[in-house]
Amino acid sequence: MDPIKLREDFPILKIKVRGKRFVYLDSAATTQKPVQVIEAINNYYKNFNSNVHRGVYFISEEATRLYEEARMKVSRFINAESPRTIVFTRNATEAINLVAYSWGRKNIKEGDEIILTEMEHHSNLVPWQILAKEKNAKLKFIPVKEDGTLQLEKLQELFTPKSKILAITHVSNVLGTINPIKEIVEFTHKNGTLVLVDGAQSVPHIPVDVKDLGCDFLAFSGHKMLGPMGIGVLYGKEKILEEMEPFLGGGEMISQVWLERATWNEIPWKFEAGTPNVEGAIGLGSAIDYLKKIGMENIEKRERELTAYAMERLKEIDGIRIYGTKNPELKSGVISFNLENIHPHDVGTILDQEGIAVRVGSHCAQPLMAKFGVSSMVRASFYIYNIEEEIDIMISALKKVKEIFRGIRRAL
Ligand code: 7TS
Repeated sequence: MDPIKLREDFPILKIKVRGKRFVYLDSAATTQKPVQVIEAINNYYKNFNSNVHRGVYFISEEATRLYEEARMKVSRFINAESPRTIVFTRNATEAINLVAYSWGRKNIKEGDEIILTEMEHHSNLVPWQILAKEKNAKLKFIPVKEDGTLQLEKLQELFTPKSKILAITHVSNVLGTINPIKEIVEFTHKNGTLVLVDGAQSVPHIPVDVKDLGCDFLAFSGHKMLGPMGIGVLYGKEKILEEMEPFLGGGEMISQVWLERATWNEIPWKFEAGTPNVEGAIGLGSAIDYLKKIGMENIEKRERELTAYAMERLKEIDGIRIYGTKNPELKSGVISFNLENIHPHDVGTILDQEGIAVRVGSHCAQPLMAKFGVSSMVRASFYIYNIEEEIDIMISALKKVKEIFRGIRRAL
C-alpha cells in the first residue's frame, strides 16, 4: 500500500482551502471518494439509467444486474450467509431504525429491557428511546470507563431474562475504542438476547466478518467507506429477517396486492419499498472493490501507524487532554481531544484557517460528552489517504492555536 500513489485517486485532496493545502482529517464523518467510485456512478447514469426489477428491456436488466451484483459484493465483504441477508437502506441510521421499528414493535413488550452502552452515537440511542417509550420498555446501559473502554464486568448483573436486544457500537466514533464484539455476542446469546452491531465506524476500517462475530444484525453506511451518500446496509440473520414485518410499505416490497390487503415480497426486497438508490448501491460496490484491492488488514495496519504517529506527536502539545485510550493498538484512527482553556470551536476555526478540516462538537454523542464532563471535543480522524505530513501540519497548527491564545491572554 503506497499512500502517496493512492492519494492520486482522490481528486478532492488536490484542492486549496483558503489558499492553503487542504488537509482532510474528518473521515469519521464521511470519507472522500476515489475516481473509481465517481466513475462507476457516472457509468451507470451515462449507460444504464433505468428503474430496476421491472423493465424487460436491456438497460433495465443491466441496471438490475448491477444493483444485485452490488448486494453480492456487500454480502461477500462482510462474509454474510447470502445476499438475501443484505438490505439496502439510506444509511446506518435508517438500518438501525428499521430494526427498532420492525423487529422491535413485534418483539419488545412492556417491562422488556433494551441494553445499550454509554458510548452510542445518537443513531443507536434515539430509535431505542422511541421504542422504549412506546412499549413501556426499559433502557439499560453498559457504562464507559475513564480509559474509554466498556465496563464489561457489569454484563453479568445487567442482563436478565427480560433483556431482549443489545445494540452496541463496534467502534466508538468519539474515542475510537474497538469493542470486543465476539466475546460480548457469546455472552449475550447465552442469555437468549439478540445483538445489533453498529458497524458505521468498524466496517470501513477493520475486517468485519458477521459469521465470526455471530451478531444478529449489523448496520453501516456507504459514505464512510469511500462510497456515496444515501446508501447504507442492514445485515440480518436470514431467519430473523424472514420473521420480521416490513418497515415501509409501497412498491417493490409486495408480492400480491388486493384492495384490502397485501402479501410481502421475499427478503431482502420486503424491506426495500419504492425505487431504490441504484447509483448508491453501484457506487458502494465499487468502493468495496477498491477497499478489497488494498485489503482490510492493510487498511487497519496503516491506520494504526498513523494513529501511533499522531499520538506521539500530540505529546508536544502541552495542556492537551486526549479522551479514551492513547494506545494505538486498542483503537481505530479517531482521536478526540481538548486544549486547556480553549474552546474546541476556536480550535476548529483556527485549524480551518490553515486549510485543515477536523470535526468539533458533540459528535452526535451528547451522553458520552456529559460522561467526560464536556459539551464538545475536537476530533481528528484518519483514513487510507492520510499521510504523516498532514499530521505534522495539524501539530504546527495546534501550536499556532496555543500561541494565538497566549497572545490574547497577555493582552488581557
Ligand atoms: N453510528 C456511528 C458509530 C457513527 O459514527 C455514525 C455517524 C452513525 C452511526 C450514523 O451514520 P449515518 O451515516 O447514518 O449518519 N457518525 C458521524 C460522526 O462521527 N460525525 O459525523 C457523523
